[in-house]
Amino acid sequence: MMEKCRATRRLFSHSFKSLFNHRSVSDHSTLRSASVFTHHFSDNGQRCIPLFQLQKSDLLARASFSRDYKQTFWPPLGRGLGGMMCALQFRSFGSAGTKIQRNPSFATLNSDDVTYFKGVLGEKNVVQDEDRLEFVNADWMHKYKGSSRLLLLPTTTDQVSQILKYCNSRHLAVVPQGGNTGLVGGSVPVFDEVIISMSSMNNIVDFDKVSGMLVCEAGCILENLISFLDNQGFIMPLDLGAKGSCQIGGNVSTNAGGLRLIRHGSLHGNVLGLEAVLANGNVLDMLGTLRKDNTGYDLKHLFIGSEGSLGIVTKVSILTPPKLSSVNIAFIACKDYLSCQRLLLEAKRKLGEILSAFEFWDSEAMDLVLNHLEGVRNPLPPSVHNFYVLIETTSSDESYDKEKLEAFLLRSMESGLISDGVLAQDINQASSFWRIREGIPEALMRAGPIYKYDLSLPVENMYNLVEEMRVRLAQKAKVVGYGHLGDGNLHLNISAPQYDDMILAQVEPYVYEWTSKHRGSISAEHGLGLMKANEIFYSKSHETVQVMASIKKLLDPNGILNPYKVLPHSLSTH
Ligand code: FAD
Ligand code: 2HG
Ligand code: ZN
Repeated sequence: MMEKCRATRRLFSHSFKSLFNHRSVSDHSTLRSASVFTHHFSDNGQRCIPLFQLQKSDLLARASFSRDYKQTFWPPLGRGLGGMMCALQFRSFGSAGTKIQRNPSFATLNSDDVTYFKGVLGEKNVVQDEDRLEFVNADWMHKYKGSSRLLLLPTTTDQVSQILKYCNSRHLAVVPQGGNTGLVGGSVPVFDEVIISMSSMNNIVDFDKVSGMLVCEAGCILENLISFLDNQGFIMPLDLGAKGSCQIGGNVSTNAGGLRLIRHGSLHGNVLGLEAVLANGNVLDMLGTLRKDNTGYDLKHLFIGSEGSLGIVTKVSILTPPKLSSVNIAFIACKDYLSCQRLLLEAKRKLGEILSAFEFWDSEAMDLVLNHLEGVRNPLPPSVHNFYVLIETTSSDESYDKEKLEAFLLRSMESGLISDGVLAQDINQASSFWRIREGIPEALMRAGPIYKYDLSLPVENMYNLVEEMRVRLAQKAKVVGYGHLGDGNLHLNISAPQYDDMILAQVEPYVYEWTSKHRGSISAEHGLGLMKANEIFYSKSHETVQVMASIKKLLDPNGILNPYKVLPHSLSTH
């Protein structure tokens, strides 16, 4: 054990291992020319030791690590968004077709309402302070902004029930809010809806170390759950760049996908039960922890991904996998999209059960990250690479995992699928690789106004859309493509100098039509929110949407829960 620790420390000081040099181990002619690549540097500027200079024993002792580092990123929502807006009859937003009329059947908040809420929640959990309201009225992108005059902070399910029962009887519209990291305008009011924040319901209710079953309140921040589980030797089956702020209730309500879906599957599989409060205040206790339960309709699925439009999720039970000891991460450059695609296919075939992430981004995304995020640097030597891929493997057997990954990387370099790459040698390097990938949304935000499209598409033609958009927009905006390649999920982002109707007209409905034509989905993982409520028909038939509207009507007859979101306005206004 001591031997192993020493070897591990020694290796850590060697920084990144160049895959290019790695290839040279088996090829001496390449070895000589590869030595020019010894200028790969570590984060702290240390020179890398090329792989061929290491001893075999070093290689075998190369450290694996768990990704239990802390995510440091979380930009708080900026202040200075302008003064509060009074309730308007019409609102329009930076997406086509979202000029909306306030539903006249909704009541307007009065002082009796506030008195009632104070009676239920106590004075301090009923917030009317303008600064605090400004913060919760605006979304993470500063693109959607409501004009709510009231923020409620319930601490128990019973309080949520009393609030909703009252709002329903008064026809007061509400918007449930988690960490407010949503990217489709779903988490903020459109007009003057009362904001119900779940932040104060943040207790872990139970954790079963044998089954890995976690039961917790909806307001638990994802990163806190990750840390809690790490101490217990488990992991969350879900991870995403917004983990420092998003809440498990928000994750469940958006059916968030994230960085590990390729390994653990969607929340429809991992969430085994939940508790939700309906618009009339009834509490649905579906907080089961059984893996198998075929008694009637599995109603919890209605609340997974319905974005707060059918009820407020108050508790969640979620199956968590054990933490495995060996995690390895490769940061790879590819010359073209076809190589990324082929690499994915090979990774699925050759890495199979140990593959835990396969992410890709293009050089435009990389440039944005390097230009807008402090302290981030490209671990590869400056060279023209069109695409980058991050591959992570996780297993319980260090040598097996490493052997498999290294063999795969070597073969992929030999066949030309990989142009260059490095393997993380310690947790800091792993963290810095992930920082590049996870930092893309933040870098885009810093670059200025942004149009976001979150699409499921067949992998083979996914990137054609990015290229077509570049042609359509000429030099008017920067078109960026990245995402969860392993899940067929493209994040198409258009970064513009300003929000501009001319640009928007070039983008919408073209992107939706293109996606529909290729039998994709216009929302892979972010939801429809306000942005795409009217676009649902691009991905769902009229008959299907009609059934959705009937379910909405059944569970929320007055339409008070997150109005103007998810369903088309023609079907959801009462
Ligand atoms: P919010 O943004 O507060 O709300 C989202 C929706 O859920 C709203 O409609 C809201 O009304 C509803 N809601 C929230 N809580 C509840 C509740 N308890 N009951 C009922 N309804 C509720 N998404 C991904 O899928 N994958 C990613 O990889 C990913 N990465 C991201 C990275 C960054 C940097 C950012 C800013 C966002 C990212 N997102 C990603 C989007 C977002 O983080 C997710 O959608 C997340 O699940 C939202 O959680 P939240 O707690 O912030 O919810
Ligand atoms: C991600 O995968 C998120 O980083 C955000 O889903 C996607 O910014 C986006 O478009
Ligand atoms: Zn994503």
